[in-house]
Amino acid sequence: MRIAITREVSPAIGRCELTHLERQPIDVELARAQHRAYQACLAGLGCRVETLPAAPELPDSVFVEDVAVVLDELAILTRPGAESRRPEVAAIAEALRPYRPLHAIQAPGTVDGGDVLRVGRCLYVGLSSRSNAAAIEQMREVLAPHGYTVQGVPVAGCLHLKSAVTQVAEATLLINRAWVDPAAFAGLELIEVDPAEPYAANALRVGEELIYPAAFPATRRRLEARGLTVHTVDVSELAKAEGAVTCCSLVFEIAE
Ligand code: CIR
Repeated sequence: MRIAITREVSPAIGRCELTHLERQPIDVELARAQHRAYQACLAGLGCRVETLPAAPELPDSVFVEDVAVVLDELAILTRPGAESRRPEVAAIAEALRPYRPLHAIQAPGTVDGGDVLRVGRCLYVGLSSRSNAAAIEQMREVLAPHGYTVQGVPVAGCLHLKSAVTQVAEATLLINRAWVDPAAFAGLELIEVDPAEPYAANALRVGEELIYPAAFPATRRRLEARGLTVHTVDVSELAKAEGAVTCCSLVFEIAE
């Protein structure tokens, strides 16, 4: 069975962290409606959606991806790079505890789950404004016994590694090469975003299908031209908070 953990949009989302975007007013009711449609899309793709209540005092708490990395064998609780986001971890730890042994990143390590791209047994970890070498070293130690390699990848110009590159098929990535050097992904097939859509590299793969922002039709056509099935969602309000589609869920499998 496939689980998707999500968290309701905080009423404080207007006070979210912003790194590369100017602050714009966020319509909280519209953000909630968009988030519900996103959850429905996850359910339509076979996920049992578990929704945590909104955290009124944690503006970015809808972005659950950043506080944990869930692998088959265990889950890593992150230590988010933005201090304001560290209190988000406790509730996600409780949500994951029934499903996975938990391991927590310790100071001075910082990592956001948005910087962690897993392809098979390789974890690519963005070296970004949020994630550092100390966290990568801790992940390496925990994951080596499980057969994973952990590789740091410099990211520039965007928030997270997964703003720049995500997996869209078994051995295929969707990438904006202006923000990450494709040399890190030798051996994998690459689909480039349309140059007019720099934010278009973030797709959420659920099973063999993709959840994808409606805002990037030209890149969507590139994905469909490769035979990929794309379900679009409007995430305009969450995008104003520098979020996209991978960041609003933790999707993983459990034994039935
Ligand atoms: C932040 O800056 O932390 C949030 N406003 C956005 C986080 C988006 N997370 C993600 O793409 N994984």
